[in-house]
Amino acid sequence: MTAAPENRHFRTLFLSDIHLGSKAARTDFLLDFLRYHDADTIVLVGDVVDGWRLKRNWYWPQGCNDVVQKLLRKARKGTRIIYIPGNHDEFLRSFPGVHFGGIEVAERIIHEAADGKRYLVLHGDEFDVVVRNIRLLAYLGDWAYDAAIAINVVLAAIRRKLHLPYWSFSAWAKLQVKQAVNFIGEFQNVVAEEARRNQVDGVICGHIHHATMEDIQGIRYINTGDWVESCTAIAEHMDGSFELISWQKIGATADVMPLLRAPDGAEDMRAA
Ligand SMILES: [Mn+2]
Repeated sequence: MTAAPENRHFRTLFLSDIHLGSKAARTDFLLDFLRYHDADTIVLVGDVVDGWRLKRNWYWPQGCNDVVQKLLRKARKGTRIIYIPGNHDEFLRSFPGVHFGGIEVAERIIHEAADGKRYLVLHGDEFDVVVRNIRLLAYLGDWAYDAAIAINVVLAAIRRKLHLPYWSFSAWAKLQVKQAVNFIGEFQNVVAEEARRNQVDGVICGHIHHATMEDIQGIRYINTGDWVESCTAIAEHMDGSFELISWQKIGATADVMPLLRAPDGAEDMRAA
């Protein structure tokens, strides 16, 4: 047994794809993570609450309440919390600029790091349609790319009005076994390109449940991962450098349960 982990305080913490309301959400690991990690600002990068799941089947164990309470308590104690909705919690997209319990809702933000570098922060699902049609759009050019994103946003809004679930591109893509190999890379390229168009230094997103920090043609691409399978967060240090933290444990214990086999209900989560 090692000693209890130290408490760490960061400038910013980025978390996404917690999927509260799904049986696959690892609220136990996340609660423990939040116990030992604090920040001036916490940015929730989408799919924090799994509205699709809850609509079909209400599942809200104590662990979900505990996570919400923990975040609200941090907000009360002075942590700035920004909530960027994803496709699973898109009901919040109707409330940009709204504050609830000290939490601000924003569709996307530009995060200025301590070193002055600027990062576009968004969930990332709006690029699903671009990734799907990547070759066609590359051929058709910029206007088609813009149109595809606009059409995807409109379609999502219509489906929301009709109470249909968001069409999950990544779930579809992962079924196409051979193409799925390229899916992550193509998603990363498209999102990095969006950062370039916004004239920022990098992008911080979630959605595809694949945590990483890498450079893509001069753009810093950072993905926060998820709390369903990998249990990861991105932390910004006081000097503006970033760290990918993996937390698959409770306190000082070793891994409580290997995450090789997904728990019940995880199949849906693979839809990102
Ligand atoms: Mn998503």
